[in-house]
This record gives sequence, C-alpha cells and structure tokens, in this order.
Amino acid sequence: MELAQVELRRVHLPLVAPFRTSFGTERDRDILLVKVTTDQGVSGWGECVAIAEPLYSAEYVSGAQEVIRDFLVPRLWGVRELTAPRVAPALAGVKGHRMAKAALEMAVLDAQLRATGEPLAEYLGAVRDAVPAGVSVGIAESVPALLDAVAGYLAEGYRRIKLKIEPGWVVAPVRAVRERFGDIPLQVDANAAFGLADAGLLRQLDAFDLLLIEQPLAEEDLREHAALARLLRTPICLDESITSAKAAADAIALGACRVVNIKPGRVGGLLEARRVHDVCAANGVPVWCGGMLETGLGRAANLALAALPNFALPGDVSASRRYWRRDITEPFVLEDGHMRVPGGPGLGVRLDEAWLGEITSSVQRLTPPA
Ligand code: OSB
Ligand code: MG
Repeated sequence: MELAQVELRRVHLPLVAPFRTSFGTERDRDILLVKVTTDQGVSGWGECVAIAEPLYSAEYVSGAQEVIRDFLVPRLWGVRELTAPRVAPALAGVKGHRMAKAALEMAVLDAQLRATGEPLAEYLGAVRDAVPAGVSVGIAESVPALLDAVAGYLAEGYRRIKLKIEPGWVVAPVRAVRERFGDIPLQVDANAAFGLADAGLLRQLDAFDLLLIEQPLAEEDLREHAALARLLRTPICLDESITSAKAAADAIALGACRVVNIKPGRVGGLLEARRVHDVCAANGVPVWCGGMLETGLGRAANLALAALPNFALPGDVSASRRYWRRDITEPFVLEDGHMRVPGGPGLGVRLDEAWLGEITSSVQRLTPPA
C-alpha cells in the first residue's frame, strides 16, 4: 500500500470528572486523531496521546499536529509498500516527538491490518482475550472524597487502585485507603514530583505493602532512581523515563526499576512498545499497560498490547465511563473486573461518526505533493 491521504482531526471531549495529578488538572481532552487512507481506499485511525500542555512530557497536542503535518507525513509520501514496520525507520531522522510518531504508526498499522483482516492483538502476539483492569485515581479535595471515589471504583469491580501522589498528599491518602479497604492491590504514581531528598518521606510508604511506586523522580533521573531503589522496600516502576526499549534496558541494568509501565505513545509506537515488553520479559521485569486518558480508539490499541504475555499486572485500562459521558467508539465496559480485547480486524472498533462530527473542532487534510 501507499499513502493517499492523511486527515488530522482535533476533537474536544470533556472528562466525566476533573483528573488531578502532580503536574496539573485535566478537565477535558483536546485530542488529535489521525486518519490515513491508502491508495487502495482502506482507512486506518490513530490517536495521539499528547495532552494540551507540555506538563507530563515535552510533547503537547498542537506541537504534535504541527510535527506530523510538517515533518512526519512528508517523509511517508511515496514510501512504496508502506507497512507499519517501515514507519519508524522512515521517520527516524526526526528527533523525539514519539507521541506524534506513535499516532501515525498506529493509523498505518490499523489500515494495514484492516486490509488483511487481522486483529491487532493477534498481530502483536496476544495470549489472552481479556485483561484485568485497574483505575488511576486523581488527587482529591480531601481524604473522605478520595475514599468515596475509591469505594465507587471497587464497587464497579476494578482489580487494582492507583493513587496519584504529590508533596503533601502521600502518607495520609495511602493510610486511609489501606485502613478502609484492607488488602486490595494498591499502588501510587508521583509523576516525577519528588527528589532524592524525599527518600525519607517515600520510605514511609514501605509500611503499606504497595505493589509499586511509579516515577517518583524526574524523567532524566535514572541514577537517582537506582539510589532511591536501594533505600526503599517498595518496588520502583518507571513511566516517564522509559522512552524506548534501550531506555528500558538501561534502567533495568542500572537497578532504577523493578517494574515498567508501557505506553505506546511515550515510546514512539506499538512496535517499540512490544520491544520494551520483550526487553523487560528477557530480564524478568514485569510490565503493565499505562494510560493517557484515551478514547476508545487508543484504548483498543492498549488492550491489544496488554494481552501480551509479560503484562503481569493490571493496567490503567479502564472502562469508557470512567473517562467519557459518550466515547467515540462503542463503549468499553468492565466485565467481572476485566476489559475484553477487541477481536475484529485492525483496532477492531468502529468510530461513531455522528458524535465525532459534533465534537470536532478542526480538520486538516493532507495529500501527496503533485
Ligand atoms: O502518569 O500514568 C500517568 C494520565 C495522563 C498522563 C499521565 C498519566 C495518566 C494516568 C491516567 O495516570 C491513566 C488512564 O488513562 O486511566
Ligand atoms: Mg504515570
């Protein structure tokens, strides 16, 4: 196949509730969707996970759109027999911008698999058709408000709770959740909000038998994470720091983490995400699938990935209703604490075109140079 058209569509979706992290509060998502159409008339969709502002990582949604339009798509025009494995090599000259690259690769992969009729999960090497679901719980107004939120998610059947933490919201929320809900699978995520000088504070979490502490220190602080790991009993899991399979191998070799969070957008695409999975598996390091408040499109891809063998812990793969009043695909639902892996060709989901039309703020169509 060859690329015939690329459509960049921005959609605006309010979250069902504000989501507060150490880097800011997300109230709605300004999402970039990428639709590719091949010379054979087959379409594929990708979702860019960059958020509106460069607060989680350096990427942000408008920047991603500009990079895709001006630097990435021009490198794909005229690539003969374009398949997903050819996308990253064709884009390698452009430094960074992994979320932008991942969105484009996802769209090409969806088109490729829709053309051959193969489900994404099967293509990636999935070994299960449903995965246990966890939920990421934002920083709350108060401890009672947090307990209410957690109680609701547990009642829905979520198999693991992740609490966002930040300076001033560390021990009290974790202690309160443990006291109220007992021995549930529980972990925390700091989004890089601490320094090595906070080791004493973070060490207090060792009393609560957490599954892991996610990204306590800055993205670049691999050496410091290794030093912190020697001071804590709680396993360190890295999110922001793991930008590639090589970064994962380095982090593991340094002793910076014992668990890895995999997000396809953060590492430049689903194929690199699979390589991160493979490197971790080869080192005996369990992984789980992170989330970026995706729509059903990104969720479909995450679920296919999370069905690989070394995804040993429940992921941040939650039901549509945890995020949206109305998703842009058929809604994903929790079934006995699990999310079903889509089984149709490609991503295996259908977009709700009418709803998409209502929430679209802009559309850019790109075609090959004459
Ligand atoms: O650090 O895992 C994170 C959302 C946006 C940016 C970063 C993170 C998150 C989440 C939400 O924790 C996970 C989800 O999509 O449910
Ligand atoms: Mg995280």
